[in-house]
Amino acid sequence: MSTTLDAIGTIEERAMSALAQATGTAALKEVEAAFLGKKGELSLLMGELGEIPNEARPAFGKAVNEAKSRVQAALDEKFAAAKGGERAKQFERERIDISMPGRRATAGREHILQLTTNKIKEFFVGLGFEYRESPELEKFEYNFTALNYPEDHPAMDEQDTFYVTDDVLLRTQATSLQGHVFEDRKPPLRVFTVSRTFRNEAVDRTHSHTFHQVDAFMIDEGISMAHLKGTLNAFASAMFGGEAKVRFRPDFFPFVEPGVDYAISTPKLFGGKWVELGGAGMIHPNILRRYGIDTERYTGWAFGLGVERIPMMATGIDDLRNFLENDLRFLDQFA
Ligand code: FA5
Repeated sequence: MSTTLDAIGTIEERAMSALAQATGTAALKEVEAAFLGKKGELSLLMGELGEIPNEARPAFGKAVNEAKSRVQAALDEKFAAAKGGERAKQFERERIDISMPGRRATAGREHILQLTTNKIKEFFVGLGFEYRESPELEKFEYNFTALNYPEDHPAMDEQDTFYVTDDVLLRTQATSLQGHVFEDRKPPLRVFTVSRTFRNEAVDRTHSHTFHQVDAFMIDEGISMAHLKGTLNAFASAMFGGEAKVRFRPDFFPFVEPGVDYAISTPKLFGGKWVELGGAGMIHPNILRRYGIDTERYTGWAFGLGVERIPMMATGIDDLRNFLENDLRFLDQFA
């Protein structure tokens, strides 16, 4: 019997020394499994109860239980200490240094085309023009018929677009605003818009299927090409600074007579070379008559140009796709 009790003592001693050597909660769990777990050495001793004489069984059982609870108590204590130490280490690892400078949140800012639009608006509002908008998804009538395009006129082929039905399309030009204004307003008029426009065109360095146009017109008594030229000179100076000049050359648009294309030149850009920007002219009398405007009394000018052309010219960036693809590496330059 005493030999058996000695065996309990030996196992307990080994358990205690294993505990003493174990560092960290993982190692302690292994010791726990080896001695106290279901198949642990101390637990297995109970299985030997059958081989022990009846009268010695209670003392043996008691001795095993006492040994187990001493080992358990030592283990619990050590486990708690190890866990505390590990947690402290984890806190240290995950500690937040509140004195470190913060990471700046990136704020959105206006796109270069929006900045250009703001500049255009500032210019025209400053001249007493009224800003108006009209639908992107437009009736054929406003995009073409109201603008004096004869039926099946080849000029329409230059502005092929995306049709939703035979009568409804994505507008090809900001000039489609005119009919809307003439329906509800009478001259004198000074109106402008900045519009997203669409054309069924192959995309290249200077063309996109989706782009933007400024369009402006002015109708009053005694308005002539001189007013148009003066306004466009001032516009060029506002956009490109200083001594920008405007050049007109005859061109055809069904809604103006005479019609011109216009180019600008400034000493700062491309060595003063002329660069084409858009179209312009005197509003065709057919249009004025269509809306009951007295052509003996009133005349007006109109002009339109691509918005993308403005920052392209101002910066010398010669690929329009850069302005439309929203690559931040490109756009960030215009902060
Ligand atoms: C027009 O759209 C006329 N509505 C302009 C106008 C208004 C003339 C008033 C007379 C009176 P045009 O098709 O040429 O004209 O286009 C004008 C400008 O829009 C072009 O000079 C160019 O700067 C720009 N543009 C035209 N097509 C594209 C395109 N696919 N991609 C980018 N910009 C374009």
